[in-house]
Amino acid sequence: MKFAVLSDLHIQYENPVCRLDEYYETVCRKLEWVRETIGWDTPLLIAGDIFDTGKPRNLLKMHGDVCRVLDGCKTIYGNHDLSFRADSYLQETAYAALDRAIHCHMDRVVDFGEYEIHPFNFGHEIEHERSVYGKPMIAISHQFVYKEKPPFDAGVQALHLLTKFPEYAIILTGDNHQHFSEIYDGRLLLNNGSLMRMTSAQRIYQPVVTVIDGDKVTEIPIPIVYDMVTDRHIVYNNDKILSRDTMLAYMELVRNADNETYDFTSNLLHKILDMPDSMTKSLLMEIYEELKEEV
Ligand SMILES: [Mn+2]
Repeated sequence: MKFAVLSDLHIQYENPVCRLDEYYETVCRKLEWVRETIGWDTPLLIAGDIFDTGKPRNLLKMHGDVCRVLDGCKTIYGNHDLSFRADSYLQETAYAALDRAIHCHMDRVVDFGEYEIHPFNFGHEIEHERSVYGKPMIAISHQFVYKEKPPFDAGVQALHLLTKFPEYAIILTGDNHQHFSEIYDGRLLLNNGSLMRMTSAQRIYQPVVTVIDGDKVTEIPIPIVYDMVTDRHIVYNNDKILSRDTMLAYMELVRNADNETYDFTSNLLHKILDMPDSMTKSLLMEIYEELKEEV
Protein backbone atom coordinates (compact mmCIF):
# COMPACT_ATOMS: atom_id res chain seq x y z
CA MET A 1 0.00 0.00 0.00
CA LYS A 2 1.37 3.36 -1.08
CA PHE A 3 1.11 6.50 1.07
CA ALA A 4 3.13 9.69 1.57
CA VAL A 5 4.36 11.66 4.56
CA LEU A 6 4.94 15.34 5.25
CA SER A 7 5.38 17.34 8.43
CA ASP A 8 5.66 20.88 9.77
CA LEU A 9 4.01 22.82 6.96
CA HIS A 10 3.73 26.00 9.07
CA ILE A 11 1.15 27.56 6.79
CA GLN A 12 0.81 31.27 7.52
CA TYR A 13 -0.19 34.45 5.80
CA GLU A 14 2.60 36.61 7.23
CA ASN A 15 6.10 36.48 5.72
CA PRO A 16 8.95 35.22 7.96
CA VAL A 17 11.67 37.90 8.03
CA CYS A 18 14.19 35.63 6.25
CA ARG A 19 12.04 35.16 3.14
CA LEU A 20 12.13 37.33 0.03
CA ASP A 21 9.16 35.66 -1.69
CA GLU A 22 5.47 35.52 -0.81
CA TYR A 23 5.66 32.75 1.78
CA TYR A 24 1.98 31.84 1.66
CA GLU A 25 1.91 31.47 -2.12
CA THR A 26 5.05 29.35 -1.95
CA VAL A 27 3.55 26.96 0.64
CA CYS A 28 0.46 26.45 -1.50
CA ARG A 29 2.51 25.99 -4.66
CA LYS A 30 4.70 23.38 -2.94
CA LEU A 31 1.73 21.47 -1.56
CA GLU A 32 0.14 21.49 -4.97
CA TRP A 33 3.41 20.22 -6.47
CA VAL A 34 3.53 17.43 -3.87
CA ARG A 35 -0.06 16.35 -4.54
CA GLU A 36 0.49 16.39 -8.33
CA THR A 37 3.76 14.47 -8.00
CA ILE A 38 2.60 11.70 -5.67
CA GLY A 39 -0.92 11.65 -7.19
CA TRP A 40 -3.95 13.34 -5.60
CA ASP A 41 -5.35 9.92 -4.63
CA THR A 42 -2.25 8.85 -2.70
CA PRO A 43 -3.04 9.16 1.03
CA LEU A 44 -0.95 11.86 2.67
CA LEU A 45 -0.16 11.85 6.41
CA ILE A 46 1.05 15.06 8.07
CA ALA A 47 2.80 14.86 11.48
CA GLY A 48 1.68 18.18 12.98
CA ASP A 49 2.33 21.93 12.72
CA ILE A 50 -0.04 22.36 9.80
CA PHE A 51 -0.33 26.05 10.69
CA ASP A 52 2.29 28.34 12.14
CA THR A 53 -0.14 29.74 14.70
CA GLY A 54 -3.45 28.71 16.23
CA LYS A 55 -5.06 32.02 15.33
CA PRO A 56 -8.19 31.37 13.28
CA ARG A 57 -7.80 34.62 11.29
CA ASN A 58 -5.02 32.80 9.46
CA LEU A 59 -7.45 30.26 8.09
CA LEU A 60 -10.12 32.82 7.21
CA LYS A 61 -7.73 34.50 4.78
CA MET A 62 -6.55 31.23 3.29
CA HIS A 63 -9.62 29.02 3.52
CA GLY A 64 -10.19 27.99 -0.09
CA ASP A 65 -6.56 27.33 -1.06
CA VAL A 66 -5.64 25.40 2.07
CA CYS A 67 -8.74 23.22 2.01
CA ARG A 68 -8.04 22.39 -1.62
CA VAL A 69 -4.36 21.46 -1.29
CA LEU A 70 -4.94 19.45 1.91
CA ASP A 71 -8.18 17.78 0.90
CA GLY A 72 -8.12 14.08 1.84
CA CYS A 73 -5.03 14.37 4.08
CA LYS A 74 -4.82 12.90 7.57
CA THR A 75 -3.23 15.06 10.27
CA ILE A 76 -2.38 15.41 13.93
CA TYR A 77 -1.86 18.79 15.59
CA GLY A 78 1.53 20.13 16.65
CA ASN A 79 2.45 22.76 19.23
CA HIS A 80 2.16 25.51 16.60
CA ASP A 81 -1.40 24.51 15.71
CA LEU A 82 -2.56 25.24 19.26
CA SER A 83 -3.18 28.50 21.10
CA PHE A 84 -0.99 28.76 24.20
CA ARG A 85 0.22 25.19 23.49
CA ALA A 86 -2.93 23.93 25.22
CA ASP A 87 -5.44 21.59 23.64
CA SER A 88 -8.21 23.16 25.75
CA TYR A 89 -8.26 25.96 23.14
CA LEU A 90 -8.25 23.55 20.21
CA GLN A 91 -11.77 24.33 19.02
CA GLU A 92 -10.95 27.98 18.33
CA THR A 93 -7.83 27.32 16.24
CA ALA A 94 -7.27 27.43 12.49
CA TYR A 95 -6.45 23.72 12.74
CA ALA A 96 -9.89 22.87 14.17
CA ALA A 97 -11.56 25.05 11.53
CA LEU A 98 -9.67 23.16 8.82
CA ASP A 99 -10.77 19.87 10.34
CA ARG A 100 -14.40 20.98 10.31
CA ALA A 101 -14.06 21.61 6.59
CA ILE A 102 -12.05 18.60 5.40
CA HIS A 103 -12.15 16.12 8.35
CA CYS A 104 -8.39 15.66 8.47
CA HIS A 105 -7.77 15.37 12.23
CA MET A 106 -6.98 12.01 13.82
CA ASP A 107 -7.89 11.74 17.49
CA ARG A 108 -8.28 7.97 17.72
CA VAL A 109 -7.04 4.86 15.94
CA VAL A 110 -7.76 5.09 12.22
CA ASP A 111 -8.33 2.10 9.94
CA PHE A 112 -5.93 2.91 7.09
CA GLY A 113 -5.98 0.31 4.31
CA GLU A 114 -3.32 -2.29 5.10
CA TYR A 115 -2.39 -0.44 8.30
CA GLU A 116 -3.94 1.13 11.36
CA ILE A 117 -2.79 4.55 12.49
CA HIS A 118 -2.30 5.40 16.17
CA PRO A 119 -2.22 9.20 16.51
CA PHE A 120 -0.34 10.98 19.31
CA ASN A 121 -1.16 14.65 19.05
CA PHE A 122 1.11 17.30 20.60
CA GLY A 123 1.39 16.87 24.37
CA HIS A 124 0.92 13.11 24.14
CA GLU A 125 4.13 11.22 23.57
CA ILE A 126 4.10 7.78 21.98
CA GLU A 127 2.79 5.11 24.33
CA HIS A 128 2.27 1.37 24.18
CA GLU A 129 -1.01 0.53 22.51
CA ARG A 130 -2.76 -2.60 21.34
CA SER A 131 -3.86 -3.30 17.81
CA VAL A 132 -7.51 -2.46 17.18
CA TYR A 133 -7.96 -3.80 13.64
CA GLY A 134 -5.34 -6.61 13.70
CA LYS A 135 -3.19 -4.77 11.12
CA PRO A 136 0.42 -3.48 11.19
CA MET A 137 0.45 -0.36 13.36
CA ILE A 138 1.70 3.11 12.42
CA ALA A 139 2.38 5.60 15.25
CA ILE A 140 2.31 9.27 14.28
CA SER A 141 3.45 11.84 16.83
CA HIS A 142 4.53 15.47 17.19
CA GLN A 143 7.40 15.24 19.65
CA PHE A 144 11.06 16.16 19.34
CA VAL A 145 13.11 13.23 18.02
CA TYR A 146 16.76 13.36 16.98
CA LYS A 147 19.00 10.89 15.22
CA GLU A 148 22.56 11.36 16.45
CA LYS A 149 23.06 13.74 19.34
CA PRO A 150 20.46 15.94 21.03
CA PRO A 151 20.84 19.59 19.93
CA PHE A 152 19.67 20.59 23.40
CA ASP A 153 18.57 18.89 26.57
CA ALA A 154 15.22 17.64 25.29
CA GLY A 155 13.70 15.04 23.04
CA VAL A 156 14.33 11.40 22.48
CA GLN A 157 16.58 9.43 20.16
CA ALA A 158 15.01 7.70 17.15
CA LEU A 159 16.66 4.39 17.99
CA HIS A 160 15.28 4.55 21.52
CA LEU A 161 11.71 4.89 20.22
CA LEU A 162 12.18 2.01 17.79
CA THR A 163 13.49 -0.32 20.50
CA LYS A 164 11.00 0.75 23.16
CA PHE A 165 7.92 0.40 20.93
CA PRO A 166 8.31 -2.79 18.87
CA GLU A 167 4.53 -2.99 18.30
CA TYR A 168 4.73 -0.17 15.72
CA ALA A 169 5.85 -1.20 12.25
CA ILE A 170 6.34 2.47 11.33
CA ILE A 171 6.84 5.53 13.55
CA LEU A 172 6.31 8.97 11.97
CA THR A 173 7.40 12.05 13.89
CA GLY A 174 7.20 15.81 13.44
CA ASP A 175 8.61 18.83 15.33
CA ASN A 176 12.30 18.49 14.47
CA HIS A 177 12.55 20.42 11.18
CA GLN A 178 15.49 18.35 9.94
CA HIS A 179 14.89 15.34 7.71
CA PHE A 180 16.15 11.92 8.79
CA SER A 181 15.13 8.30 9.13
CA GLU A 182 16.25 5.34 11.19
CA ILE A 183 15.72 1.62 10.67
CA TYR A 184 15.87 -0.98 13.41
CA ASP A 185 14.86 -4.62 13.15
CA GLY A 186 13.15 -3.96 9.82
CA ARG A 187 11.03 -1.17 11.29
CA LEU A 188 11.18 2.45 10.14
CA LEU A 189 11.18 5.73 12.03
CA LEU A 190 10.75 8.70 9.71
CA ASN A 191 11.13 12.31 10.78
CA ASN A 192 10.26 13.92 7.48
CA GLY A 193 11.31 17.48 8.45
CA SER A 194 9.72 20.79 7.54
CA LEU A 195 8.17 21.68 4.21
CA MET A 196 9.34 25.28 4.40
CA ARG A 197 12.61 26.95 5.26
CA MET A 198 11.51 29.01 8.23
CA THR A 199 14.77 30.67 9.30
CA SER A 200 18.03 31.63 7.65
CA ALA A 201 19.65 28.66 9.47
CA GLN A 202 17.74 26.47 7.01
CA ARG A 203 18.99 28.29 3.92
CA ILE A 204 20.46 25.18 2.35
CA TYR A 205 17.88 22.73 3.72
CA GLN A 206 16.24 20.56 1.07
CA PRO A 207 12.60 19.72 1.92
CA VAL A 208 11.32 16.33 0.78
CA VAL A 209 8.11 14.34 0.62
CA THR A 210 8.56 10.67 1.52
CA VAL A 211 6.59 7.98 -0.26
CA ILE A 212 6.27 4.63 1.50
CA ASP A 213 5.16 1.64 -0.54
CA GLY A 214 5.66 -1.65 1.31
CA ASP A 215 9.40 -1.93 1.97
CA LYS A 216 10.19 0.76 -0.56
CA VAL A 217 10.86 4.22 0.89
CA THR A 218 11.39 7.03 -1.61
CA GLU A 219 12.42 10.56 -0.72
CA ILE A 220 11.36 13.05 -3.37
CA PRO A 221 13.07 16.46 -3.17
CA ILE A 222 10.62 19.35 -3.41
CA PRO A 223 11.85 22.11 -5.77
CA ILE A 224 12.95 25.24 -3.95
CA VAL A 225 14.50 28.54 -4.99
CA TYR A 226 17.64 28.88 -2.86
CA ASP A 227 17.82 32.66 -3.07
CA MET A 228 14.41 33.14 -1.50
CA VAL A 229 15.82 32.65 1.99
CA THR A 230 18.37 35.15 3.22
CA ASP A 231 20.33 36.13 6.32
CA ARG A 232 20.54 39.75 5.13
CA HIS A 233 18.28 40.91 7.97
CA ILE A 234 20.70 39.46 10.54
CA VAL A 235 23.76 41.02 8.90
CA TYR A 236 21.94 44.34 8.65
CA ASN A 237 20.79 44.21 12.26
CA ASN A 238 24.30 43.42 13.54
CA ASP A 239 25.71 46.23 11.46
CA LYS A 240 23.08 48.60 12.79
CA ILE A 241 23.84 47.77 16.44
CA LEU A 242 27.57 48.04 15.84
CA SER A 243 27.14 51.40 14.09
CA ARG A 244 25.01 52.83 16.84
CA ASP A 245 27.48 51.79 19.56
CA THR A 246 30.42 53.17 17.62
CA MET A 247 28.59 56.39 16.97
CA LEU A 248 27.77 56.92 20.65
CA ALA A 249 31.40 56.25 21.57
CA TYR A 250 32.57 58.85 19.05
CA MET A 251 30.07 61.43 20.28
CA GLU A 252 31.37 60.93 23.80
CA LEU A 253 34.95 61.22 22.63
CA VAL A 254 34.26 64.43 20.75
CA ARG A 255 32.44 65.96 23.70
CA ASN A 256 35.42 65.29 25.97
CA ALA A 257 38.12 66.15 23.48
CA ASP A 258 40.96 68.23 24.90
CA ASN A 259 40.85 70.75 22.12
CA GLU A 260 39.37 74.12 22.92
CA THR A 261 40.01 75.65 19.58
CA TYR A 262 37.07 73.78 18.08
CA ASP A 263 33.44 73.71 18.98
CA PHE A 264 31.51 70.45 19.21
CA THR A 265 30.45 70.39 15.56
CA SER A 266 33.97 71.00 14.26
CA ASN A 267 35.37 68.37 16.61
CA LEU A 268 32.83 65.91 15.31
CA LEU A 269 33.84 66.58 11.73
CA HIS A 270 37.47 66.19 12.65
CA LYS A 271 36.82 62.74 14.12
CA ILE A 272 34.59 61.67 11.27
CA LEU A 273 37.16 62.51 8.62
CA ASP A 274 39.67 60.20 10.31
CA MET A 275 37.30 57.25 10.15
CA PRO A 276 37.47 54.52 7.51
CA ASP A 277 34.52 54.52 5.14
CA SER A 278 31.62 52.73 6.75
CA MET A 279 27.96 52.92 7.57
CA THR A 280 28.95 54.66 10.82
CA LYS A 281 30.86 57.31 8.95
CA SER A 282 27.97 58.12 6.66
CA LEU A 283 25.54 58.24 9.58
CA LEU A 284 27.84 60.62 11.47
CA MET A 285 28.21 62.77 8.36
CA GLU A 286 24.44 63.10 8.18
CA ILE A 287 24.36 64.20 11.81
CA TYR A 288 27.19 66.64 11.20
CA GLU A 289 25.39 68.19 8.22
CA GLU A 290 22.27 68.71 10.29
CA LEU A 291 24.17 70.19 13.23
CA LYS A 292 26.05 72.52 10.91
CA GLU A 293 22.87 73.87 9.38
CA GLU A 294 21.43 74.64 12.78
CA VAL A 295 24.43 76.76 13.74
MN1 LIG B 1 7.33 22.81 13.62
